[in-house]
Order: sequence, then structure tokens, then C-alpha cells
Amino acid sequence: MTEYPLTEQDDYTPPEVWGWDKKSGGKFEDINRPVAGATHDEKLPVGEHPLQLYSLATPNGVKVTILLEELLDCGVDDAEYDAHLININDGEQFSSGFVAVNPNSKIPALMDHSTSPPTRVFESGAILLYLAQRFQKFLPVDPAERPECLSWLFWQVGSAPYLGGGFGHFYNYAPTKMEYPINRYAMEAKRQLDVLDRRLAENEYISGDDYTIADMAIWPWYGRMVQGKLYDAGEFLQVSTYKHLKRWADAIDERPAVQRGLMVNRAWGPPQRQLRERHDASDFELKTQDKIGGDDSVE
Ligand SMILES: N[C@@H](CCC(=O)N[C@@H](CS)C(=O)NCC(=O)O)C(=O)O
Repeated sequence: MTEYPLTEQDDYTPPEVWGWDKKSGGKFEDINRPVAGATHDEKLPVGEHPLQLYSLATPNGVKVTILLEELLDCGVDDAEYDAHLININDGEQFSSGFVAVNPNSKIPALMDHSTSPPTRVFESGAILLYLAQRFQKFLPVDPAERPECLSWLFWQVGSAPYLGGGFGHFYNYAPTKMEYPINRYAMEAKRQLDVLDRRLAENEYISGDDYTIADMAIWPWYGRMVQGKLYDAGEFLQVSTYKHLKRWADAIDERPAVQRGLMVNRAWGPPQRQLRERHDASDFELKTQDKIGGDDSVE
């Protein structure tokens, strides 16, 4: 192994006390803040259905729209929902209305108006679990099987920040390419991909024989990564070596509910794949961006 060379960029001496006195650079410099709470007063819209989702079609956002569309495909009519677009680049996650649903100011966030008072749920993993429990689908009932599903669900929630906030941030979004963090997170990203590849060598789905919320949580991150659709890093991480993970990712990609879930609250890419707001199942046919035209993309 070669000795790691210190570049000028790495040679930073932190001050005694960190201060928010200069822009960090990079894609999120205008929205990141060191404090929580609302920046402005604004109510959230509320549609007709009991389930109101406030989201954006990022990997964390599509976990939930995939589950909702899967539930509807299973005939669970009570899973009909309104999905409102939250433009995180414009700071809409910092409105007083959004902060009341998610004090952590991150999409996705859900309100369930079928309860009295309405129930708020934030954190994508908690939303998946809430909906799976409420509709008794995509979560094993057998006490011997449920822990495996929950273990992988929580594995995703704990692991993906290394893939996104770590690898993706430094490989894709940071203002300069720095060897130390890219190395550190590429190593961890590859280790995680191998964890999944080994699991899927012996199981059709993440949790075993059945497709569950664990697959829906993991696919938008690791499935998209192994398909070369995340951070343009397929070659860099040599994702084609994870053959079992690729087999699983391609199978899930073919599911109609997954394809619809990817479109909801999407405000970039081909206009026919963008359903920025979803209020009815017919919206996929009638309200995509190519049909209604309108604003520029979120990115
Ligand atoms: N652990 C959270 C992460 C959610 C998250 O990071 N959301 C991002 C988009 S993918 C967000 O809303 N970012 C806005 C911000 O950081 O201000 C979850 O799984 O729901």
C-alpha cells in the first residue's frame, strides 16, 4: 500500500470553535444550515385522501411512493394518496407546515388523516413500517421471519448515509475531488454492495422468499447503484461484479408499481416520467409534465 500523500487541500487546521461564516461550496451550500426549525410560515396543502405525502423523488422519497403504488396494485384501496412536491432546493422543507410534520426538515413526510387526531410519520423507514403494519402487507407476520425483514430495513437506514452523504457527496457533489474521503467511502460503499450481493446469492429477495419493505428501502439506493444509475459511479465502483444484486435490482425495476413510484414527485428528467403532484391513479396518464407543461425542473 502506498503512503497517503497530504495535499494542500487536506491540510486544514480547525479553529477552536466552528463558525458558520463562509459557504461550504458544493451542491447543497444554499440549503444546509447548522440549526433546525422553520424559516418561514407556510401551511402545507391537504388533498382529499387520508394519506398525505410530502416528498420528492429522491431515493428516500421513492421508497414510500413505491410502497403506496404496490399496495394499490394489491387492491388496498385505502392506500390511495395525495403526493405533494417539496422542492428541497428552494427550502420548502423549512416551512412551518413541513416542520410540524417532520421536525428534521427532510423528505419524505407523511400525514395520516384517517386517525383522530391525524398521525404524523417522518423518516422513510418509519413510514414504510407504519404503512406495512397498517395495511398488513409486505412485512412478514411470522415471528421467525419478521426480524430478518426489520433487520435489513434498519440496515438500510443506517447504511445509506455512507453511500449518499459519504460516497455520493464526495464523489459527486463536493466542490473539489478529495482523495481521502472518496477512498474512505468508496471502500465502505463496496463493502455494503458485497453484503447485499452475498445475501442475494442465497435469497431471491432481501428478507428471504418474499418481496417486502426491506427490498423497497434498499432498491432505490443499492439497486440503482448497481444498475449504474446513481452518482454516475458504475465504472468507478465496478458495480457489474455484484451479479446477484444486479439480478435482484433488474427484477424489481420491472415491477409496474416501482415504475410508477419513480415518477411521483419527480421534477427532473424526461417530462413523460415526471408526475410532480399525484392526487389520483389517473394522473399517471393525464398529468405528467409532457401533458401539462409548466415549470423548470428542480435540479
Ligand atoms: N433518514 C432520512 C433521510 C431523508 C433525507 O435525507 N432527505 C433528503 C432528500 S433525499 C432531504 O430532504 N434533504 C433536504 C435537506 O437536507 O435540507 C429518511 O430516510 O427519511
